[in-house]
Amino acid sequence: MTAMESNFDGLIGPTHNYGGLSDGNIASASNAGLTAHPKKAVLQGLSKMLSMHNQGLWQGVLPPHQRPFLPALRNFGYTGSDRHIYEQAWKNTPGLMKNILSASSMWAANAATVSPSMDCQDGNLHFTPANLSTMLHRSLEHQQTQRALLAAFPFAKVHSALLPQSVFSDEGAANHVRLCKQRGQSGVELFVYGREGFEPQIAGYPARQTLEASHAIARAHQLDMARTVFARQSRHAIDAGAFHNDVVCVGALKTLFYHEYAFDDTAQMKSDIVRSAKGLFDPIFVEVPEHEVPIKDAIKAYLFNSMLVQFPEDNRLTLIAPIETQETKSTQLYCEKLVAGNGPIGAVRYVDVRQSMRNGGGPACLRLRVTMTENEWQQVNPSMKLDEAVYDKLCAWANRHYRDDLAPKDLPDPSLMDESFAALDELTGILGIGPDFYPFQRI
Ligand code: SUG
Repeated sequence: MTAMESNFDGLIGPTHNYGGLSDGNIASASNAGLTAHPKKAVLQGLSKMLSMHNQGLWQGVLPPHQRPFLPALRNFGYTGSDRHIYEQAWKNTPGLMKNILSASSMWAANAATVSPSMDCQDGNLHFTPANLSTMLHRSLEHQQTQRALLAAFPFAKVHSALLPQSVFSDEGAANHVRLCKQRGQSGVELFVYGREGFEPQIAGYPARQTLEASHAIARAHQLDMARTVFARQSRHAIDAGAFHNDVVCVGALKTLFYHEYAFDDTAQMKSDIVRSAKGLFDPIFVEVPEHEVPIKDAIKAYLFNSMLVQFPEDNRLTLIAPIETQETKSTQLYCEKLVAGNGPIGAVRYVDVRQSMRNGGGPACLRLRVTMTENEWQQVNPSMKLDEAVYDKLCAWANRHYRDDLAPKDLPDPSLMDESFAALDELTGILGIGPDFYPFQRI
């Protein structure tokens, strides 16, 4: 069966800003209050998408969410016209407003957990939108995500998010890796969690994924438990700033590439994967030792938040890394060594997604991987597939609507809301997602 891994990237929204909203995400905290550049941000994201398409990969686009998210403000007791609500909420609850304006749906790796049809016992492609219940600004995403996934993949099983509660905290594909021999064959799904839902929460940075959430998704997706592995993140990694496992680990095909300190029990994780892959393939583990790349550098440079892809004519994998990885000595040297060797990763390419990186979102955060058969890909909403023509349309749209600069002092101006809604309204036409996609279009 011909199958390929596609990348669906979150289009960066017009309210992209640095809100300092994510405890445990070092970039988000240290860049809080900087002036953001929304137009530059969206164009950086689009350029990454186009380069993947140009290299022969299947590329798709997920729409940004409605921001400001007025339904939440109405839920929190604000009434009146949109403009009135916006102004009142800024006056009374400015801290809340930063959450309501966050463009965080750009990080599509947190949109959902995806299990391709080859892994699911009912033969369907399954998605579970992540409830993202740990962070207020991210907890506003799952309903619009579900709508977007239904629009993109009308043939798939798109579940509702798990109940948004601490025991079932779920952050989606950022804590999930699929390994396989060939895309069209069944594989091993690795779920990585930071805590058990019923154990008392401990001091330190929040662990955003629970074992209970991972179990629930594996059940809902009808995975074969003999081919499913659950591994715990190390506390050390979380406290060093690995708020998602994909900050210290990435995998593709037979290869798992990770930092020495990523997992609580690395030996167990490896033996569980080897056992689950038995009869299918021999996994390859590429472990980066602390003495070569200190975890602090790995997190600053986002070495592991790279996309690990196989381009059509290649035998080896390519790491699509952020330019920050090239600018950090230890990670740059490590990458040189990696490609000089004869391991599974044969090339490293650097991309500029700095606007997103300043909020802790690297190349891998910006995309949701969806492995599909050729037949499934044919059924994807054609307007949500990125090719040169869609790329050109989206660039022209962004150039028309997005601001060059967005500083904290600009956020309370209600014209930002008007501009954002005008942009999103037009976007629904470009992406073919219907004239009632956004809540503001439905009243
Ligand atoms: O959830 N940053 C995101 C970054 C998500 C990265 N995704 C993956 N690792 N897959 C987060 O912490 C910061 C927003 C702000 O501070 O304005 C933020 O939400």
